[in-house]
Amino acid sequence: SFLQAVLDDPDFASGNLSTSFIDERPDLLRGRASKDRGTKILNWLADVTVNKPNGVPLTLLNPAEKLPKLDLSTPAPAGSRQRLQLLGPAGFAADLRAQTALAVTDTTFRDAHQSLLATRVRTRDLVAVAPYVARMTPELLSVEAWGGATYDVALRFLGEDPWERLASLREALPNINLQMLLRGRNTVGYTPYPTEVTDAFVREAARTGVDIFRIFDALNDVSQMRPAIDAVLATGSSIAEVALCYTGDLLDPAEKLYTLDYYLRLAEQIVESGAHILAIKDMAGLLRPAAAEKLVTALRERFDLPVHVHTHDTPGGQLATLLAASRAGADAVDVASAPMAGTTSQPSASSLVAALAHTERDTGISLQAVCDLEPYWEDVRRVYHPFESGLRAPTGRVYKHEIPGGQLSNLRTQAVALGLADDFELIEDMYAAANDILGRVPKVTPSSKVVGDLALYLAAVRADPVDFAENPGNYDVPDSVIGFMAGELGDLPGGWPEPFRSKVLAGRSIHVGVTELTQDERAALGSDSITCQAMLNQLLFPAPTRQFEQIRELFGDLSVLDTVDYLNGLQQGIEHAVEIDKGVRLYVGLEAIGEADDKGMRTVMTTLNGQLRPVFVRDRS
Ligand code: 3PY
Ligand code: ZN
Repeated sequence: SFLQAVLDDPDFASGNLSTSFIDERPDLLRGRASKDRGTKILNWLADVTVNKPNGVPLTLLNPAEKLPKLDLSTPAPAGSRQRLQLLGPAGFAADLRAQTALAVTDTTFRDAHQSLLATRVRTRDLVAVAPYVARMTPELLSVEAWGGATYDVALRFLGEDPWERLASLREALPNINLQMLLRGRNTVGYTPYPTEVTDAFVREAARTGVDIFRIFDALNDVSQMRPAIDAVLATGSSIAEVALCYTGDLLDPAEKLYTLDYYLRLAEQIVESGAHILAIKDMAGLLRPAAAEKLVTALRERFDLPVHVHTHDTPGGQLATLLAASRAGADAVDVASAPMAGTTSQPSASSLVAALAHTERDTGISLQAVCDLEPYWEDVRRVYHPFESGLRAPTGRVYKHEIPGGQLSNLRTQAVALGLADDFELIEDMYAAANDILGRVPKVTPSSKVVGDLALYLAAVRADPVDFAENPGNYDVPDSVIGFMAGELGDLPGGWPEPFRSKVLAGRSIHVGVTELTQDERAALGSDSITCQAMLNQLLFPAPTRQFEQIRELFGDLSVLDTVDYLNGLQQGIEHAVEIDKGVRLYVGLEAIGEADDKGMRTVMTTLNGQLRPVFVRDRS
């Protein structure tokens, strides 16, 4: 033990001690640190072994075995990031607009797993494949790898610091632009924050590795995006890609709100804001090919900005939309690696690359390379299958309910929790009804959450939506709906739904507006990176940040665990190898699990490097 090693040391034994006793013997401390880390990791493994979700079949899959055979000692070729550094953001955007090849963003690292696997893919599994992406598909415009829900989920569920993920991916992808999704004033949260938070967040994200910020506002209010846009412009080196959120069907003659004219007026404000790239953000997959053609054509006729199209494949066949957009002159589109594509995720990269190969708009990306990356992602998806939503196929019902891809998978999981697993159509119908009641807003985080909260409530109490709309006072209206009607997220594009809004707000006095920062908080945001990042975690997600700190304290840095072990824990008859440090390996086994005592504690008898080690674990089932 550490103590024994100290006692046995000749200097210690002879009393020849100085304050540098430990400093001169770093191996002693390292030994102890490794030992602590080993114990902590063992605690995690024993805990998951007892408390893993029911029905998780153990699997010995190791996706890393499916990584392409490639020599990583050769440096990654220059790519979009070097072009950005050379040309600057405005020059880069002009170049993008001038090129004939269709530019491609790979969303596998963010939106794809957010929309298919509840954002659960760990940094370890992303970083493992990143150097291959850097070398095999260096033609990519960008890799979307951060923002959206990744920040929250890292802290809340994964025991990971989102900033560490960004820094590691930056290192692993030195040649391709890293892109993030920024929710305007809500940054990566669900409510608006003071401008100082947005400023510090953008500055720190740019410094740590984000090159392209895709900014949106759920209510398409450009004034709400202004602080974020200005913060990105102030970096001088990052790209402000500003999105219009697409909803409805602009070709429908009955559509009076979300018309071509509406989007063009919105785009005009976006262009005036100083954006470098204009994005069409179709979060539910509602943008049909002919509508895409019309919208992209009109945007490119009127403005000089490159147009970047994002869609979700929920109704199936959204590749047709990307191709129509491409024919109309779209400059860039989003796709995901095939095993992580389709349904609520983006269309597949291989289908897009193949569709355009040997045409004028050939992406320049190797179809072979894209295909060679697929087996890895296929196995990653299998490892994370406990987080699948169960949506097995496309659905045309999305044209009616308009649920965004990321939320559709999420709501299905929530439906199971509400006992409505076999009645999901009820939730879909209630979502459509809630959308009408709340004024037909664009539905994307956080407005989509408000509509979803109302849908779940209406479904849970089996309310008649017509009666609810007429008499909200007779119901327990969800808090988020009250806040939304009070203007917490801003004004609605189509105006307020009256008299519903007045009825909901009657007799309530609601304060809307951001909570000002304290002097200390402000000082921390202006301090060094480490202090600033910690303060941002704290301000944006106080409870998940505490959870993250607790996990780190109890279990140490879990990134050393393979995901199979991380999720499933130990299995009898199998020796689990864990490399906790370069060259420091632990071999962990499971002997037996004891009965729970009257306090719910079980003894998990493990072996650590061949020695028996009992671990006491609370059974939380
Ligand atoms: C997010 O805000 O996380 C989204 O993916 C919106 O589409
Ligand atoms: Zn999306």
